Amino acid sequence: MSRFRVMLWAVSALSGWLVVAGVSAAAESASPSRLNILFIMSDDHAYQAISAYGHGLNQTPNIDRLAKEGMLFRSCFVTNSLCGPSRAVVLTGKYGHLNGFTRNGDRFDGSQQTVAKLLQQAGYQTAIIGKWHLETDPTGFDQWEVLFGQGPYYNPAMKTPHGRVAHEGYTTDIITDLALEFLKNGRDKNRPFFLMYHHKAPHRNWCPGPQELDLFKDVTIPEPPTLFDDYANRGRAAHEQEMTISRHLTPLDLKLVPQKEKFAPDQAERFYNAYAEENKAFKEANLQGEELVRWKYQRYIKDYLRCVAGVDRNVGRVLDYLDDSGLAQNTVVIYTSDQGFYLGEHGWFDKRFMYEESFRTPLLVRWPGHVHPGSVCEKLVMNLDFAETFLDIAGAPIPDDMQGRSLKPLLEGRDVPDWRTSMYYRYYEYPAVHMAHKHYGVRTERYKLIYFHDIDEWELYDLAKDPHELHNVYGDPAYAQVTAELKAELQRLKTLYQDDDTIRGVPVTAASR
Ligand code: SGN
Ligand code: CA
Repeated sequence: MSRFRVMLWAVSALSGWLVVAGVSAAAESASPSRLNILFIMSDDHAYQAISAYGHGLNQTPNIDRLAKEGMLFRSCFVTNSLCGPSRAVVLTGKYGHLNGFTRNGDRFDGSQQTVAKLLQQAGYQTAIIGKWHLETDPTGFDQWEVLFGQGPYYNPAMKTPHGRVAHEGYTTDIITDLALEFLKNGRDKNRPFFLMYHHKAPHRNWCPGPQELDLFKDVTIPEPPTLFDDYANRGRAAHEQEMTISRHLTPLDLKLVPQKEKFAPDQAERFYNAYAEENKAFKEANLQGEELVRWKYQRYIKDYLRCVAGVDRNVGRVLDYLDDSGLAQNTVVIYTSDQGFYLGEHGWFDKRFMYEESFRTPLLVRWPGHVHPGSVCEKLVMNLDFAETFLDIAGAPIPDDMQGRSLKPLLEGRDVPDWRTSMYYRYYEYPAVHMAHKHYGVRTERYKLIYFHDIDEWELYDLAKDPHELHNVYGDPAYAQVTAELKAELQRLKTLYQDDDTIRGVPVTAASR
């Protein structure tokens, strides 16, 4: 080869390589299939207890990073405010009456279509670590390590495809250690990952970790305005529930008696010492009436917020690792909870009801280069939309039988004129712990109509005038027109979502399910 020819060859080879390299680099950065998805879900984490939502109860600087660097959804709701049912909806993109899981204790049919399986088919490495609570073993995950049922706060045993693994330490830390281990060493670097990183905290009975036990010691947490709600103007459901701070928190919940946790001796000493002085003063004070409720509220909310602080600290560890490893740029991070929670509103703890605090759930999403940092979305979105969103982000097709809608256009700040303006809700678990009556209903931007069908009672709230839902205006002639419209909308949604009062074809009868 002449020198000239060699030069030409070298130039063309180089430019060819550059073209190939250029194309593949462009394809890689443009290809949505290369994006990793990190889905962080805590258990019972109320939006009121995330400082980005502005309720002033606590500080969650790490979770707040997702709002600062991404989008905060102000109106995210669940289809059924309960753990197992919510998780089944996230996996399937379908209401409980179609995925078959409507109440805790049901067994999830793992043979059905799930987002994990679909992402696997799209070339993703899939993993779930932490709370699962669906009774049957996970399917569609390349790797899994989950708590047995609710799992404890300390020294959890976990279930894996290879059997039971014992861990020592605080569960929130351990679930994070395992998630980090997956990110560092468990990952197949040739495939994008879908990791479901699920905390047990801050679920009842709110046992803080060693690092958070002394938080909030000398402060008084603000009380919600409805702590002493007397349920006047409300029906039987609000009167008959068993989730009040005044009567239903137990000595175990309040850390007044030895805990069920299997503490190591040093953990036990640290734990009980943290409460000893206050418990002594409490016993001497012999509080009664409202004073007693106030004391219980402080004990409850402080333990709850301590558990949240543990979650936040651990979310920080994961976000730091994404930064340090360079994964942050190519990873969509989602933070949510399986449902909302009452932090003393209406005098309650727990969830289940279609009233705002438990119907809503937090949602924060960071997606570098796609989601405008610091953006806020007010649209009515649901956990029903999550599976569709993951698939859309991954560039995988969304099956027609999924019932939600991808949030991708909202995340990208696009105007979606035909976005939903009403939502359908249905709760099944009665009689059961906390005795929240069965109900279904519709919520629009302004109104909420609830039908407690087993006791044949309707409730209607005008959220613009009554954001705390203290005045049931059902039957008020001024709302006759609105009521008629909402009833029609409720029926439309029931039909749309194929709820024919069966669960996968088996009738839901008033007395049994
Ligand atoms: C346990 C709790 C309840 C809680 C359910 C469901 N009691 O039974 O307070 O409502 O779980 O929670 S406890 O004393 O055992 O903690 S869920 O988040 O799993 O749906
Ligand atoms: Ca829960």
